[in-house]
Amino acid sequence: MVSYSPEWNSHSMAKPFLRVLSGERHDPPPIWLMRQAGRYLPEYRQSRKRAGGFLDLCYTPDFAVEVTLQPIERYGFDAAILFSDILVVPDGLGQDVSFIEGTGPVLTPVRDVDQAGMLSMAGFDEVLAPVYETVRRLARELGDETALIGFSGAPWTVACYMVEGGITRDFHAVKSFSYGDPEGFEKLIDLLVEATIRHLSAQAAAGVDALQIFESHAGVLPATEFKTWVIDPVRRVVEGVRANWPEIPIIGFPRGAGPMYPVFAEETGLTAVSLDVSVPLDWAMANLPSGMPVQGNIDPAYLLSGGDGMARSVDRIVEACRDRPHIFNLGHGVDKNTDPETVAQLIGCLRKKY
Ligand code: 1CP
Repeated sequence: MVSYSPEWNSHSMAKPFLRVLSGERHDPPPIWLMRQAGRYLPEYRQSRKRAGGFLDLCYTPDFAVEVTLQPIERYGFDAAILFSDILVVPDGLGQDVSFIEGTGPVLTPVRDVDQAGMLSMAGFDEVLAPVYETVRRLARELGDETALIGFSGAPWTVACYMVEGGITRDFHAVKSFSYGDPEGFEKLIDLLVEATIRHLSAQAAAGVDALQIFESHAGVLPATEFKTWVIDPVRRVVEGVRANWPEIPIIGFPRGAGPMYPVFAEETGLTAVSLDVSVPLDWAMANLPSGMPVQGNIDPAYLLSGGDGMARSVDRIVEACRDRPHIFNLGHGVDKNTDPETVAQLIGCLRKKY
C-alpha cells in the first residue's frame, strides 16, 4: 500500500475524507456518493436544460461548477466530485462522442488498430482545458472541510465505450478486438494510459485533493485478461500520476472484480478501493491489504426503498468496516429515480449514530 506524508498539505489534511485516505479512522465515516450530482436532483435538471447538451455542461466551467456544488449545498457531503464524464478522454483524443437523451453515450466506434491509429493527443489539452478551469474554480470555492475529487475512467473501461460505440450488454466488439489482435489493442490501451496520466495529472495541478479511477467494466473479463487489461494499465496510470504527484491519494473502483479485488488492490499501488454492492464485507476485511482504506458499499437501490431496510444496511456496513479507515459510499451510482429526501435520510442514518 502506498502511504503519504500528512505534511504534504496541512490545510487539506483537516478534511475528514483525506484523513481517512491517509490511513486514519474517522467517526462518523466521511460520506460522498457516486453520481451525487445528476438527474435525481431537480436543480441539476434545471442546469442541464439551461446548458443545452451534456458535453456543454461538462465543458462550461460556470455550469460544471454549479452542478458539482449542488449536492454539497443540499447535503453537506464530505467530498465533492468534479462534474465531468469518463468519455471526455476519447473526445479529447479526437473520437466523435455525443450523449443522446434516453440512449446514453454514442461514439463512432474504433474497431481495429487502423481506426485506433486515427486518434491522437494533438488536441487533448485544448479540448480538456475547460475541465481544469472548473477544477481551479472549485478548489477556490470549497470550504476547509470539503475535499475535491478528480477522476477518470480506467483504460479498459474507456476502451469498452470506444470500441463498442456506447453502452453494451455483451462486450463482444471490444473482446473481439482485444482477443483477436492483442498487439493492436495494446496500442489503444497505451494511448489511453498516456491520456489518463495526463488528464489526472492536470486535475492534480489544478487543485483536486484526491483522484478516483472508475473501472466500471472490470467484471467482464476472465482472470488472465483481467491481469493484462485491468491490473497492468491501472498500475501504469498510478505510477505515471505518482511520478508527477507522489503524494496524491488515488482510489480505484474495479466494479464486478469479485475475487480479483485483493490482487487488484495489491498490484496497482492504489491508496484505497471502492467496493461494489456484491462484495461481502467480512471477506473484504479479511482479504484486502491490512490498513488499506475502503469506500462503500450500500446498494443504491436502498435509496429507492428507504426506511428501516436502508437504516439496517447502513448499520451493517459501518459495523463491518469498524476496524479499517472507511469512507461511506454506495456500491454504484445514485439512480435517477431516487427521491432526494431519501438521500437526506441516508446521511441522517449515518450521522445520528455519533
Ligand atoms: O444529464 C445526463 O444525461 C445525466 C447522465 C450522466 C451524468 C450525471 C452521464 C452520462 N454522466 C454523468 C456525470 C458523471 N459520470 C460523473 C460526475 C457526477 C457525479 O458523480 O456526481 C461521473 C464521476 C461519471 C462517471 C462515468 N460516466 C462512469 C463511471 C461510473 C459508473 O457509473 O460506473 C461511466 C461508466 C460513465 C459513462 C456514462 N456517462 C453517462 C452515461 C449514461 C454513461 C453510460 C453508463 C452505462 O454504461 O450504463
